[in-house]
Amino acid sequence: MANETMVPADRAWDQASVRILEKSLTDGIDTVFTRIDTQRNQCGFGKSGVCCKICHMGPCRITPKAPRGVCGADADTIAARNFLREVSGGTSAHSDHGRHLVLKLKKVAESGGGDYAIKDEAALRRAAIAYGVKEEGRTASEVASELADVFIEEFSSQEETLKTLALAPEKQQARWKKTGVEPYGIDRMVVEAMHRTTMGVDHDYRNLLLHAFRTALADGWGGSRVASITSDILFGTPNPIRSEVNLGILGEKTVNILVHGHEPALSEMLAVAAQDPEIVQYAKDAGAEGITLAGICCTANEVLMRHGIPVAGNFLQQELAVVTGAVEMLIVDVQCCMPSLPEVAAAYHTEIVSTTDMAKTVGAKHQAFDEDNALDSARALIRRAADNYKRRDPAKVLIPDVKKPLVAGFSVEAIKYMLGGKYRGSFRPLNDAIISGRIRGVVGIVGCNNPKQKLDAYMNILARELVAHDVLVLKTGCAAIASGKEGMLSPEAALEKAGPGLREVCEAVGMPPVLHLGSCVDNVRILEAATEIIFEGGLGDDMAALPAVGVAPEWMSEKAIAIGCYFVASGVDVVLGNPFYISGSAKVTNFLNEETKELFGASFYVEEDPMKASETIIALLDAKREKLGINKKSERKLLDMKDRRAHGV
Ligand code: SF4
Ligand code: MSK
Repeated sequence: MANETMVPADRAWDQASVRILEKSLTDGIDTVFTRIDTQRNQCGFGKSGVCCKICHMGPCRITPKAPRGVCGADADTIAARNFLREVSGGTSAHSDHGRHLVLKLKKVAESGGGDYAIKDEAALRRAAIAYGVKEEGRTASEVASELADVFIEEFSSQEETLKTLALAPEKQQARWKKTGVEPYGIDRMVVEAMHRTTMGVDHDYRNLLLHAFRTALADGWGGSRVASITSDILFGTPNPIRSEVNLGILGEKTVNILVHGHEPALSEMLAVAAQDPEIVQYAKDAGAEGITLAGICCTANEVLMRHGIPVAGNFLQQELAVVTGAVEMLIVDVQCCMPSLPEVAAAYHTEIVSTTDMAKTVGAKHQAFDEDNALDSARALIRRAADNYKRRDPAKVLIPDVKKPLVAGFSVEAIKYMLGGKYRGSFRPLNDAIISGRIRGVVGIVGCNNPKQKLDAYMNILARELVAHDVLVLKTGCAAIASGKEGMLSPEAALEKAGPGLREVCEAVGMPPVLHLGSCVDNVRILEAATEIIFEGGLGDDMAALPAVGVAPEWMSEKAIAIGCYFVASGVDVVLGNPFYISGSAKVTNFLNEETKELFGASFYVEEDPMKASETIIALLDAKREKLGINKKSERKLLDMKDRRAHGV
């Protein structure tokens, strides 16, 4: 039952969420915010990573009095096995998403793509060059077909290392070779992880953890990278685009349809169908003034980045969106969609529609998305939502008048263009700004919300502090949505919130101090940006040398663990706002927090307070700057008239 003693303002940072959380209590609706209270007394063995149920001699729990499981496994083996299984879960989620897109690219190349097409031929040809696929003198379909084959090999390769690894700086590649963590095919890495962790196989915590990093690399420099590249080819490389965010984007008098999950295939078609005059007329005939298509979580980020479709909210707002009473249909695909949605929706008129055969939810209407007739499938869903508009009960509706404008769409290509223009697009101005000290460093803030923490609070406090200290913040996933709700994704935020150096750079190019780079798989854009900085020169030849840090402040998903591991394996330190479940093994903890420094040049840090995290991050950035010999702010001389004439300004 909903907890009436809960104080909504203590649970959420943004006022829209607070207001709707209050409504959920009045309406007697259980949400993630109340269920966390009924689950407060969580298992200490699970939290410390020393519970094992890998075989049926167990489950076994390690204590000082029972230091070994029935088979003899100790805390180190058990914690490392559990960790590797979590990394494998995260890697498989991102990579299966990537596989789906790659198979679609193959179909499109062979003219079987139905309503899909190659939308960005330049992205296709860039990728072909990067992967050594001949593109000159060949049609887009020929290039796409061969590129898709190369990508499919990334999944199935048995004894060849991933081709995507070659996109990394040479120092990174050499480290991976030396450490023995160069992954073979993505599928093989995940299967091997499951094999190694089954009863009676790999018991050496170091060996297990090295395979965790190897599997994570198959995600970051494999499945996720391929997913991001293929999305750009099929749906377009994002460019800066304006939109709005938070529950206030819902229309009082429009058919409100939310897309939620991760895969862009259906939502891309919904974006097209929602513009179709015949479909808009259908909504009007149902009594509405039009259609509002918006998103939750990373499907939202995908269609925001490419179409400017507004975002209703991030992970912890999915149920709250339904509680507004104003949503006709919530369409889910895969990942991060709560099984509670149909139960919440039962109190209102919202239809929850699942669209993927591999992801069904009891109580949801299942309408498998017919990809061969994608546009018709999307139109049918919108018509169904419009039919449901008549069932909306005005007495149950509350749309908070809270939303913020934002600019999203910062692909690496877009950042290059923004910094240098069409003909001189490059990272040079960014490198120069870092070298001169105007920008202290670059920090990627990524990942989910977690009801154990106040929604968005850590992410927003940290971003505010970093930006004020001249740190350029790159964001993805639900973290990016948090910054949108806070108003930090607008160029104006640079004037009000950025330190003087960052402000100067943002003003010169008209960019926000926090850049939205996309969905969870687009975390690879952050690594791509770091690689571009290295290739541009002047900041070392190793990602571990860069003044760059990754942060997962409010993470909850296995995917975040995989992301954290591929960042660390790529030489980027990672700060976590809440810890991994490994504390029951001092050796596993030491490996992840210390030994990886030697192996990869980076490691994990846990900091549960955002202000302390900001201090830790700034110290890490300054230490890197010191090593590079650039830790002094160079004097900026204002040009007088004589200088200006000399410079031809
Ligand atoms: Fe217990 Fe070992 Fe079986 Fe795990 S694998 S459940 S520790 S007996
Ligand atoms: S959606 S993985 S809650 S970021 Fe990518 Fe958000 Fe985390 Fe899901």
